Amino acid sequence: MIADIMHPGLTRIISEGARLGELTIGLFTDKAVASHKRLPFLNYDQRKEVVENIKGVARVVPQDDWSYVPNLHKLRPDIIIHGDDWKSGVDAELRHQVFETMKEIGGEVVEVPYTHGINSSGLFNELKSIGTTPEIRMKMLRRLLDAKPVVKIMEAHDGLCGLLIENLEVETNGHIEAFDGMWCSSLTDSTSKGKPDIEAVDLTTRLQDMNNILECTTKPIIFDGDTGGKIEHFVFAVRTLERHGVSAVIIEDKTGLKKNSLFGTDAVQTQDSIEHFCQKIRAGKEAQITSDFMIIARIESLIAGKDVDDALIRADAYVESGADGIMIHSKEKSGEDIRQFCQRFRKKHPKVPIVAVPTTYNHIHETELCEWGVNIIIYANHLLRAAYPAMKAAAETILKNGRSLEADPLCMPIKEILELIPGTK
Ligand code: SPV
Ligand code: MG
Repeated sequence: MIADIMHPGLTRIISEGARLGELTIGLFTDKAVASHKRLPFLNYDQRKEVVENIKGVARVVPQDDWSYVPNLHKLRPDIIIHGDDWKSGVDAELRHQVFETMKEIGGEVVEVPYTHGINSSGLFNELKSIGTTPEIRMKMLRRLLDAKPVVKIMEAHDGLCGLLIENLEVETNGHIEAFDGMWCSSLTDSTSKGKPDIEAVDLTTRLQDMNNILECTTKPIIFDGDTGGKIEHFVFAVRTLERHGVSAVIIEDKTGLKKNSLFGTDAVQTQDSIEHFCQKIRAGKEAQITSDFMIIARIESLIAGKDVDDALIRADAYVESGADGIMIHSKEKSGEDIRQFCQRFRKKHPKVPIVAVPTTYNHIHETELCEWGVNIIIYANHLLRAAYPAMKAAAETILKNGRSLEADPLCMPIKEILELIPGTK
């Protein structure tokens, strides 16, 4: 079991198990859960403490895999007991494997009837609608990094994007795919206000927008901190973001009037000195209150026309100064410079998280980025870029036709938009 939210359906299975013999609980680890579902609210140790204190439980063992087979081979139980709600849907294959394995080891499968009216998914959704706390949200990114080969982050510039990222699930090959968290992008935050991405939108304004996202979501947030500004100001930004429950801020090693990186060398991109940027990282790390908040250093060498060697020298210095991760950015289309950077960096720093933003090299699949050593993939601007052409097409259609009837197929039905936001009725 996952046992994130205990309820009578689960305790009934436990009582039945204890009646049949000495009961061992295979408790899914965060890693196992993350391969198929959202991370539980409680971490493994917290869930273990709850379960091992329930009457009838003799021991709790980690189940590190979504499949039950490895633990069954290891423990060779006489009986495995499970709720009968795995007979259909994505769990049916798991059930089949369990029957085969128990036959092989000469054991029996006991299925306990599903308790109607109460289940973990329903409770989970209710809990989600109440929200989360800044502390739980902030810790979530580090937990995801521990549990998942690669963490997928999508840009959000308003509450609606936040809701979409929070709830969207797509089933592919028996897996439920979902985004793990949100990127508060300076580009899309500025663009959605009709402003250029030059740090003209101040932190207070950006936080107001982020607050709308915080209110309707529970997933972790990575905040685009641009250059981080003056060192004396950055320390306040760190505390403010941390207090809001943001998991990480990414600051880039540029100086002067910041221009969006995707201009590359078409704009003047001035890089900060290594010494000064390291000072900023150190000041930020000293300012944070918790050990959970992350400061990720973004290297702009490849954007500013320098080479991978320059980026690697900077990466070493930033890690040495306390950066919790490195973001490497490029506007090259091939992705070759990113591959070289990641593979060389990974040899020297096996554990430091690498963040990539594959906007221009977007033919490269997530699995390949992961093989290069990338831990966080940010889709930095896609919801805004998708929204604008859709809005433009609807507006053009209305102008051309002198009425809105023809635009209807381009628009979401009124009923759907009324139902989209909880509490509208
Ligand atoms: C942003 O999304 O604001 C970024 C990423 O900083 S990029 O636009 O690619 O520079
Ligand atoms: Mg930005």
